Amino acid sequence: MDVSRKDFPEGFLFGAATAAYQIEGHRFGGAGPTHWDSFSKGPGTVVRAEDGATACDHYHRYEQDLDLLRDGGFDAYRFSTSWARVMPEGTGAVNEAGLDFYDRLVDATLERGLRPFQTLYHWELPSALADRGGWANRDTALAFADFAEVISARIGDRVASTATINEPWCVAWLSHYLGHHAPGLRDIRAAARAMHHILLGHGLAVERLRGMGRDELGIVLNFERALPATPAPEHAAAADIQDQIYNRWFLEAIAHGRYPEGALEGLAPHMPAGWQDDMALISQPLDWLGVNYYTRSMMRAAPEQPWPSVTAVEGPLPKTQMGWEIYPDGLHHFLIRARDALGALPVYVTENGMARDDQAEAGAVADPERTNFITAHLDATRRAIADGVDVRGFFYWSLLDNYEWAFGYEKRFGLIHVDFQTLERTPKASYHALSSALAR
Ligand code: PNW
Repeated sequence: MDVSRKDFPEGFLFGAATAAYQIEGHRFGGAGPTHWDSFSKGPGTVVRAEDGATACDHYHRYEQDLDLLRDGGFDAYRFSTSWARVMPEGTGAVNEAGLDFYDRLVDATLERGLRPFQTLYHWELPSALADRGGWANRDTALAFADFAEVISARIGDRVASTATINEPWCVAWLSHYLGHHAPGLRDIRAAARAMHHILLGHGLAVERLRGMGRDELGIVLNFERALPATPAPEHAAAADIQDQIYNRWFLEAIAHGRYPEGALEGLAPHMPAGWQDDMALISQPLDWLGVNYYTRSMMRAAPEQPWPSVTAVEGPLPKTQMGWEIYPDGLHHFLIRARDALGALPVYVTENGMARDDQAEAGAVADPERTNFITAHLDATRRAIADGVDVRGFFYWSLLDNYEWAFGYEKRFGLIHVDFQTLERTPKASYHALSSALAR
């Protein structure tokens, strides 16, 4: 890897990221049912109808996994704390075993000299709340602030940073309009409400945590470059509306307390009454922004489809196992946009990574494409820093091969290979390449 720690500012943090439902093993330790447990049973929703019941068994193997982070020379660990593990019904009763687990996890992270970066919501909504309408229901946002308080009362004194929501676009649009993630709806009204309530949940949680004296609060947004498939004006317009829904909706809401005009025009008829009154709460000051970045999309107008009448077509660049084009320039682009929207606010690259059909052979995994992918995206990050963006860290997604949502265990993003039969961990060549770059 021809990039090293020395190419980054003093104190820049290198880490790896995970999420609770994707690694822990949801059947362990008294966690309550979530909408992913039911959604995954289909029909036709998740590859082989797989779920996160066992996943990587991180619930029992977290010390071994944290050892790998420490031994690789990383500085930080980004993880999420499952709402359903802490509050099995989403509201009310607390599962003490769940709080104990996160207590042990945070201590074990700190003992290894790693900074714990917590995410409060990485998608496993308790079924009891999903049954009452999930994020389409305003009450879910209120309940989320209560969960934030309960978990923060236990571990908030020791975490280095807390993100409210991971990827509101996925939570709202991908899940309620495109139907690809739980709850699997294709419903513009539910989508519009979720697009707003997820941000309301963010705002209420930030307000609650500030009230408890917590700091280093942020949100993690995912960005995908939307480009026109051809220069024709209708495709340029398609790319523009895609950009508004995917990239600008959330960024402009938190930065300026407004939604972009074109996206709002389509969603306004379906928005919850009085949404304007929430915008001050949604745009209250934060301590940092997390940027997740993977790829770009080539957009075409699709007039035969309902609003927003767009479709993505295959692009020409080399692709990962997800079929996602490799486009490092997009990361530079969004780091600049984050700065343009939020000024001097510190930014972290909270996720970036690639899936590859990795095989472990004789205790090794050869994944040269992943090493190149990481090098190229670290280089894009470095260019953004040179251009004046205050980027404070970079987290690879993911530490481990894990439950890749609708793709089950088929797509492997890890620096560390997991055999899902034996649960054996094998560090890949990219893990070794990155760790020697961090030692230089
Ligand atoms: C992110 N899309 O998800 C998530 O934060 C992770 O949990 C996930 O494992 C990782 O990226 C890799 O997929 C996304 O369809 C899932 O555009 C889907 C999309 C984007 C991000």
